[in-house]
Order: sequence, then C-alpha cells, then structure tokens
Amino acid sequence: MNAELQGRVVAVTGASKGIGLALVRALTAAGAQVIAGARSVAGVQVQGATFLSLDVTDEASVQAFAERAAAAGVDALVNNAGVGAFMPVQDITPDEYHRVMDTNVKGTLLVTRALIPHFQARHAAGQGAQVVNVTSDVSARTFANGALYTASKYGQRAVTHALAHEGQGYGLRVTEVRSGMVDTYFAGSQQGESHKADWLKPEDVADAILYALSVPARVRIDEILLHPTVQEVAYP
Ligand code: NJP
Repeated sequence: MNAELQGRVVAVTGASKGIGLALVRALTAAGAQVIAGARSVAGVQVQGATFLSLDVTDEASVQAFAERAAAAGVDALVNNAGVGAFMPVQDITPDEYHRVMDTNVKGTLLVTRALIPHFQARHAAGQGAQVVNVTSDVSARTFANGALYTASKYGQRAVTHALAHEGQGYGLRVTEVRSGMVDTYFAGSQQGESHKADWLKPEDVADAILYALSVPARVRIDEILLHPTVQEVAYP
C-alpha cells in the first residue's frame, strides 16, 4: 500500500497489456481503484480494477468510458493508449497516418476533453486532479523511419504542454512520461523477445507514473524521461 495512492481513483487507457496493464497492477497494489480501458479487455482481470471496452479514437466509446470514470470519482487520468509504426516517409499511407495519429493524438485529446468538466468540478469543490500522458523519449527528436510515429508523439507532447498551461487555472497537474525502449507488444512485437532482454520492463515505466501520481499536491512533476542503460544517451 502507498499512503498517497490509497483511495485514489485513476483512469488508465491502453490497459489491456504492456505498460498500461503493468500500471493497473501497480496502482491496485498501492491501494488505488482503477478504471481501465482498451479495445480488447475480454478476460483481462486485476483485483481492484474495472476493465471497460474503450476505443480512444471513437467519440462515443470515449464518452461512455469518461462517464463511468467520472461516476467513480476519478482524480487522475493516464493517457497511455498508443500505437507505433515505423517506415520511410514514402511508405506512409493515409490509412497508417490516420491509425497512428488518431490513436496517439486524437485519442489523448478525446479522453482528456471528456474528463475536463469533471476535473473542473473537482477544483470548484477544492479537490485536485492529475493527467499523465505517456508520450515517448522521441516526443522531441526524430530519426529515419520515425516520421509518422514521432509526428504523433511531438503532437501528443504539444497537447500535454498546452493542457498544463490551461489546467493550471483549475488545479490540474499535468505530467509527460517519456520512456525509451520498453519490452511490450509495441508496434506488433511480442513481449519477452530475446533482443529486448535489457530494455525497460513495463513495470519500470509504471513505477515512474506511480511516482508522478504519488507526490504531494504541492508538487507538479512536469516531465519524466527514462531509458534503458543499453540505449544511447539522448536529449531532449
Ligand atoms: O504497447 P502495447 P506499450 N483504444 O502495444 C492499447 C508508448 N511507448 O505498452 O486496444 C484504446 O504493449 C492496446 O490495447 P488494445 C506508446 O507509444 C512505448 O509499449 O486492446 N486502447 C494496449 O493496451 C504508448 O503510448 C515504447 O489493442 C488502445 C496498449 O494500447 C504507450 O507507451 C516506447 C487503442 C498498447 O500496448 C504504451 O505502449 C516509447 C485504441 N484505439 C513509448 N490502440 C516501447 N514499448 O518501446 C491501442 O517511447 N490501444
């Protein structure tokens, strides 16, 4: 149990596997209640978490998720749902563009937008709220084959920063979590592949998010950047 997280209610998107599922497990173990969403949640169970079907690109699906989260008294949202696709610029199709941008940028916008009235009402009642956006270490730098993915993560970072500016007016603390390579199912890969043995574990990123969520209300963690030690040192 973690005194700061005991009794908190946290909504997590992209919660069916990878970083999101590790986060759901860490949050519930710390005593928080979790409203967890993803498209494929059949059979996914964690005690203390409610799994709901959620497609972050679909407005009606997002609205239903946000209503359930607000009714549960959510005080923090973690926008973690995301997809990756890597190819040269000339191979980026309009369909791939929409899949990646709609999930990573529009999805973050839709879910956040749907919960802002609830967070503003909490502020009016003297209660705080937090949004943590899981972007990427490449939300501020790019590389060959990274045009589409990094464009989406630069965009998600811009949304994060603008929200932080706006949210300050209603007591919203906003954090960007930027991780390097993590051993998940990301970009069509499998967890546990041998070449990923020394990458970050999903639990490492979950711990970083837990830290941002558990600091005292006077503290705002603006950004966390973490890499596996096998990854080349890179800023910003
Ligand atoms: O990937 P993965 P990660 N609506 O594939 C969900 C970022 N990141 O955990 O819908 C709702 O294991 C999907 O669920 P489902 C990355 O950009 C990663 O690594 O059932 N949910 C699943 O639960 C992303 O933002 C690395 O298919 C949707 C989850 O998202 C975040 O970390 C490096 C959805 C993806 O799980 C988590 O990714 C980095 C939708 N439309 C940043 N579409 C890395 N792994 O190396 C997908 O810099 N999901």
